Amino acid sequence: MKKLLSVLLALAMVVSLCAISVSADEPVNVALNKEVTATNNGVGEINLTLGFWSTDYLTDGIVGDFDNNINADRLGWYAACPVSTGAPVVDMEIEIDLDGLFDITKVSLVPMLFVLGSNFISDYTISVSADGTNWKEITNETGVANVTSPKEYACSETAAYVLLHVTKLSSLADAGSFYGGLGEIEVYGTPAETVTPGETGDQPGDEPGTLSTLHGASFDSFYVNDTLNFGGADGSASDVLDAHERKVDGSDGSVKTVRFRGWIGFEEELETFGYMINGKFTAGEFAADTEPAVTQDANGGRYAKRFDIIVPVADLTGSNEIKAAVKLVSGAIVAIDENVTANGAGTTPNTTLTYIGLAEQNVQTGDAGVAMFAVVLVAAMGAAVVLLKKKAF
Ligand SMILES: [Ca+2]
Repeated sequence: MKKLLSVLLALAMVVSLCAISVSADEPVNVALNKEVTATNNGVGEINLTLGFWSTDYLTDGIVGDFDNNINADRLGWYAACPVSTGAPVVDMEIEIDLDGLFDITKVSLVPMLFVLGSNFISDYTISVSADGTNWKEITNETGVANVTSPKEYACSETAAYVLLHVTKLSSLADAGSFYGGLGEIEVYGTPAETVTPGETGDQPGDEPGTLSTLHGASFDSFYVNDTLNFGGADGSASDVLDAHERKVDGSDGSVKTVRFRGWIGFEEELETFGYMINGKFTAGEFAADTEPAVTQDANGGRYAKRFDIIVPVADLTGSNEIKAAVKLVSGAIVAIDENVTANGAGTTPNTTLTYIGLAEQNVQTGDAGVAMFAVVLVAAMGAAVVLLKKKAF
């Protein structure tokens, strides 16, 4: 029985690995089950909620048929406005938060099966945005009617938000209301590649000039559990991490946070600082007070800001790659790693480190090797600049 179980487990792992390798390349519907926000700026009812309809049904992956089964048919999203206004003119916004940046290839509006698409919205625009503030319109439609198969719009933008702005519902009406609706909004894409400064502007699919280049940066100090792990001049933190093989061992559960302090500036404004754990970006309120010297042209330039990035690591297990990162207003996420150059004082800033988390598996298998690292950085006080490793790119 035990053997059968392990065979099944192995099979399940192979199957799941296959699924991952396929989904990494092919665009998939990244709007599926994502949050939808509906805003009505004009007349009418933006969200009829009889149980057949809901704005949440726009991203539920279901295009239900009408079986008169309330709360189960899940027909889609339905809006209405008064016939007394003379025309189905509205001002309604449907926004989808994709919960991350994606290289979008296509947006698809799927008609409702109910009334066979005769309620398909007439006039609308679709826009996408990386930051929720700056929008790029990908289509502007008027006079659409009787849609029975999905309306598809090609897109080659990197975005985290999709906005459908509806200005006219359909001509379908009863005595009191005009109606308009959709069965589903699908957004196809793949997770956006992260961009490092050395590669800005020449990534496949990037429009020239949409990504900004680095002006200057400095990685000043590094902490474990809020303890400064070395002295030394501002800007020496990279070299000290090098000297400790860029490893922090928290396998005994003693490490709760690691923290990076420094500054960085690009030729465009920063939107937010954050950190990456195994390539996944998490934003946070990590901007710190920035003195005028940092924004001088010889240092970070006019858009430079200080960062004080604290990464919670208490729940991590196994080996993890951690680095500080920044998201620019263009939407580019830039890792503060070996591709970042210094300007003015300081050495090449590189915040990348390997963090060894709770060692459940290591304890069980008796692997004592990991314990030997033993939070070396906590003990490493003083100017421990041993390796002066020059990096060029
Ligand atoms: Ca749906």
